[in-house]
Amino acid sequence: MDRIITAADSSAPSLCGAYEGKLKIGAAINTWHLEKDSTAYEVIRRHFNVFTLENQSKPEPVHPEEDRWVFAPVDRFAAFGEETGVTLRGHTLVWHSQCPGWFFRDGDGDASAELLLARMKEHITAMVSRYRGRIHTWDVVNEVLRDEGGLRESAWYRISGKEYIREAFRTAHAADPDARLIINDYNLESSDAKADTMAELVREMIADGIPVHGIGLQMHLGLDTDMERLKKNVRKLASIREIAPDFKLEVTELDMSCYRWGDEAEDIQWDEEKTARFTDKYTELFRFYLELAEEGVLDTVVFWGLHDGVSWLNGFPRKHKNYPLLIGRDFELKPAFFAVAALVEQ
Ligand code: 9MR
Repeated sequence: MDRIITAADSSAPSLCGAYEGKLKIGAAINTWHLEKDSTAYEVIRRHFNVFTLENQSKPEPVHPEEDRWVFAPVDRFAAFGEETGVTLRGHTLVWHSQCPGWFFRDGDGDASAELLLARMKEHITAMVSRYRGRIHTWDVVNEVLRDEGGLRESAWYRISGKEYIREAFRTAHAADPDARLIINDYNLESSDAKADTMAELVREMIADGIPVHGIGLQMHLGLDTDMERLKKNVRKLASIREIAPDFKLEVTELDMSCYRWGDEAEDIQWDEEKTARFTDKYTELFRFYLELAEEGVLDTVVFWGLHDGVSWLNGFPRKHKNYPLLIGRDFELKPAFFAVAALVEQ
């Protein structure tokens, strides 16, 4: 049997090293992965050069009550960025999920649009100015679209209409004029209607001078993702460059589930056929990313998790084992890792 090579092994290629000059390669992490001398930390430093906090910079943990802030984990993350010079992404300022209920309430009733927007602006200004120059990119708004196209009817929308989206970008830009500001969403590659809404929304905002610098494609993919549709929808979003030459796409939460949505009843057994499909799909995907990088529209690809064992997909929608990343539970490097690295190795 072949010797297993782990991500901490010095004989393995460094993924971000291989992609240097083409794409930044990142991972979502939690601050407990930043213990020096741990395998996780070694893997973080060796293979990735851009990072997102998986949960700790969301409004719920950071701002649980109107007058209570919990900055310590994000401060730790920012310090890691300063020590190492890696790029940090802030996730996320405005979201319908993991946002504490107090934002939307006034006494026993709903907050007015004015109150909600004032709270939103205070939150954004506090976060973005505190980490100004240290967190380079912000997912300013997250998942504001409906799966079937159109705007999501969240509490944000119900109370303030669509204005909160524009106001969020203006406020973030005022707090750090050099930060890259992203509108982030899922299924943009698989839902034509969602991609159309996103393209239209962002084109309108850019035309009206709203400082939105790019679209975050979460890319929670599956072994069954339709690659032709993916490419078509991503191209549709990339074409926004026609009206804004510096406009960027980022891949913000990449993983590849072996389950189909709604079809997780049985635990699957991983086998060679799945390894082959997984490897082929990741290879095709990174070939496409490299094309987009060459054209200057994509410069960042972030995986959602450090290795299979810590992926959110093991617990959603129920507890089951999933195998979505290039690095396995024991930090073993999968054939897909080597195939993706080989695309850019001389
Ligand atoms: O990975 C995150 C998981 O640990 C949290 O429980 C979950 C809460 O909603 O959020 C997950 O991250 C999500 C990200 O913030 C936004 N896009 C979808 C991600 C996966 O659900």
